[in-house]
Amino acid sequence: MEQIIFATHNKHKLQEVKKLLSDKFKILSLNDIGLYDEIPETGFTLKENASQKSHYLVQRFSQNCFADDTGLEVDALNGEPGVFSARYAGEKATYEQNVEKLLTELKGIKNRKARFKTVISLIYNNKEYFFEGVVEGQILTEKKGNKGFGYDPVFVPSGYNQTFAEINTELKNKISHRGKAIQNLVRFLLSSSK
Ligand code: ITT
Repeated sequence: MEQIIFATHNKHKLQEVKKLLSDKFKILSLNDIGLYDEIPETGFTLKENASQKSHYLVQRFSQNCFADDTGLEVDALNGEPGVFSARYAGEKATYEQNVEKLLTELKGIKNRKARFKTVISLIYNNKEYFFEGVVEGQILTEKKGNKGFGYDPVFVPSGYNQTFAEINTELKNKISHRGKAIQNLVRFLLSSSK
């Protein structure tokens, strides 16, 4: 089976991606390859950060790899937290603190429209390719559900009445930002790999 590194330290992302890819590719996590460093993410766009992570890996390990960067864009907050989603409430903020900050910023605001965006940078046989996925939705006024991670408890995808933290992983993977980006990645890999 062809192997590929997924450049993330986020165990939730790894689980989601393995569910989508592991019957076709052997996914190596950063733990599997013994990389415990914090990979720099200093870009101002999701694309720059995803690219920075995948290049960092290829320079160190010279193997095919991909990285994603994801952000939540809230219309009433002019697209914030966006690329700063992981650090919205501060450098070492927990998921809970970020969600609390979001709910505080949106207190009393009627327009709850938001979207998750994922950009994947894949470096495959020394060439870089990008894949994207977006899911539109609404931010609730309080948390619901205990599945998923990050902003999942306050995000309801359009067309559904449950948050990403209430629906099961299979459904989240089918309709989510990362799920869609990974589906595009898989399509590409299957058409390129022998
Ligand atoms: P890596 O860089 O190690 O992959 P990370 O947690 O820093 O992991 P990102 O920078 O891509 O991941 O994500 C930024 C934040 O966006 C993340 O900390 C979560 O709070 C949130 N996030 C990402 N994907 C999400 C998802 O599927 N559901 C809910 N929140 C998500």
